[in-house]
Amino acid sequence: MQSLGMRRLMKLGMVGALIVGVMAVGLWGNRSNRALAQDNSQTFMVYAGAFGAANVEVYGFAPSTIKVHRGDTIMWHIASFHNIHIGNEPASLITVTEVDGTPIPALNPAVGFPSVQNGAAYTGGDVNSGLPEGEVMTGTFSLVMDVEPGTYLYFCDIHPGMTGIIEVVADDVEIPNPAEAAAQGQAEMDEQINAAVGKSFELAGTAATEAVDGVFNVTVGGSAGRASINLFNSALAMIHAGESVTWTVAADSVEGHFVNSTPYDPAAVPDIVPIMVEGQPPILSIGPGFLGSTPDGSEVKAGDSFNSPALAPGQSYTLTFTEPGVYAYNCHIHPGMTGVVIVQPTM
Ligand SMILES: [Cu+2]
Repeated sequence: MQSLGMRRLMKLGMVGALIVGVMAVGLWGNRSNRALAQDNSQTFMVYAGAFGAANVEVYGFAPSTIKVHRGDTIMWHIASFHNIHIGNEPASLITVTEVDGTPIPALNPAVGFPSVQNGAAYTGGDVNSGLPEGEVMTGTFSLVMDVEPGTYLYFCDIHPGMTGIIEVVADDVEIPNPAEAAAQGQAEMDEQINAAVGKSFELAGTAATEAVDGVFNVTVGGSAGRASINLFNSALAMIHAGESVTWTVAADSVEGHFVNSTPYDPAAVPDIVPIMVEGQPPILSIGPGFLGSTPDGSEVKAGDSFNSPALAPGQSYTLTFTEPGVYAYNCHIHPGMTGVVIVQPTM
């Protein structure tokens, strides 16, 4: 015969089990609600730039329009050197700042320094990821889109015309899932890369093979859509001492270029020279890497280094080579963009 105490214990035990059960259901319920909320918010990947064959690089976002619901995350997959700036219009990359009364061209601090952290919530207004550290960055930058439904523009301030659209739609509007959106982005990138690779062959086919009237003409870059062909055509210029090479950036190029003797020493010709100002972030003044250290029309002798200023689409740059030798060069902002001038003795 069971004692009263035992029965009590059993009863208590059952009640206890019931309580634990209710708690478990409650917890499970809570957890499933939370899981549901998490499942509803998704992360969408957007390409910020991409590399292709034949030294093609796309300065664009893909998919160019990304649709999300409020609470979703956009993760930009950043290839190369880009920033993410949500706002009404792009910020200028370079501004003129006065230092002790002297105007100094400097990197716009609104672009140089972040106003929003990676992974933060975007709640509206103008925000900027700032510049990636180092010359080339491969990484991600994410924002949680915590805003009302609407259309939000964003830009890379470094590459004019590199623009994307975020459409935040109402919760009950169906949108492509992250895998479909990523596939769309990949397709948009592939289309531009393929067009540019095709055009690259055309450019190679029309490249000069010899100097005419003492000048060897080299076409620098070229584009298809937002895809830039980061090549010199021809990459080999054979001339005689006393002749010149004229580099001309293709008028349709979406990107500017440089002509830099190799090896390029970024410490000797830096793009940015920080100027320290007490109690303020440093002024990121534009350095000789960007402004050039060898004026257009200069003469170059064996062993000389030479660095053009930034050459915008349509701009030309000429050097005259007075001595025989092999003069290797590159564009210091575009990895793999290389060329060589071979100067033979005068006939
Ligand atoms: Cu270049």
